[in-house]
Amino acid sequence: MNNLLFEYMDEAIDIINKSTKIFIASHVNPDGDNIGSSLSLALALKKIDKEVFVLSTDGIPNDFKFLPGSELIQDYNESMGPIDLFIAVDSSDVDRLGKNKDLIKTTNKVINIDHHISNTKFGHINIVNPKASATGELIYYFIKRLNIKIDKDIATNIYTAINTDTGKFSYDNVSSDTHRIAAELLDAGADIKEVNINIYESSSIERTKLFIKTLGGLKTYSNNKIAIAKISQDILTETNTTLDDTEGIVSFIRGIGPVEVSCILKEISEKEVKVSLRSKEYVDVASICGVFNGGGHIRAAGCTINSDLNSAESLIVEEIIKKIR
Ligand SMILES: [Mn+2]
Repeated sequence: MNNLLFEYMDEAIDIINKSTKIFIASHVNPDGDNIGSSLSLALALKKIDKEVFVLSTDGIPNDFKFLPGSELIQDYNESMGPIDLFIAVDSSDVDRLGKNKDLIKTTNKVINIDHHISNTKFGHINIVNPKASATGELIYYFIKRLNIKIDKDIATNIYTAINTDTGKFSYDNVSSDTHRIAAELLDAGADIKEVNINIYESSSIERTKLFIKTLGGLKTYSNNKIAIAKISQDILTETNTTLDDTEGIVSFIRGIGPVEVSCILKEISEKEVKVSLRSKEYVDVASICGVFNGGGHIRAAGCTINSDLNSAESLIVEEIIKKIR
């Protein structure tokens, strides 16, 4: 953490102290960092008697419903009153806020807390550090700076944010600080057993069948350095699953020895395909996704291609091949 970020945090704390109704929102297709960061910050601000609303962007995936405070996540409605302060977490740009993006225009106080390198600094105060392994890491420093004690529930949420965004502390975004923070979260009582069982050890039989079907269609290119699997709407229907259930497939594929880049293509409609990319050692997948107006991190990124599944496959393979050596 550099001093400048602490300065921004102090400015943010000043605004928080002057605000009564605080709204926290994050990005579309919620993930562990998004939800864990939102909930830990909300629980902390409640401890200093703030009225806090955590806005739902796309609901909450089943895997994360066990998180303390998850019942706080709700859709915005006008009865909540005008937005005094809006805090966006883990969202690289305004569009990532999905259905809540227009709400930030209704307030002149927006705090943007994020770790994406592509962050557009759309807040009035931007606490953005691409070196943080997860937004949860920044939230940890922020809560400490607010002088709020990290209790068991807050610790479990921050631990989830960091654990999920680092592939269980394995990606190269992990620093010694990440581990020091995790150690402190364990001391504060983070329930890592609950985290592991709920997030990594509770796949349904349906989801397992989706994995089998999807992996059955795995294709490889460039001497097995690229591996791609497609998930059509038909496969989802056949296995009685949803796109939420595809979580984890792309990481699994990267786990195959020779694979440098893994890719899954998810059919949203006949003209829309969501692409998730992961890389192992040297390919910057954020730059590949950038070709299609997407983005993310060097080792994990995504984009949307407006075409059918097969055309999307050809387009993305063409771009990945350019980066393989
Ligand atoms: Mn994140």
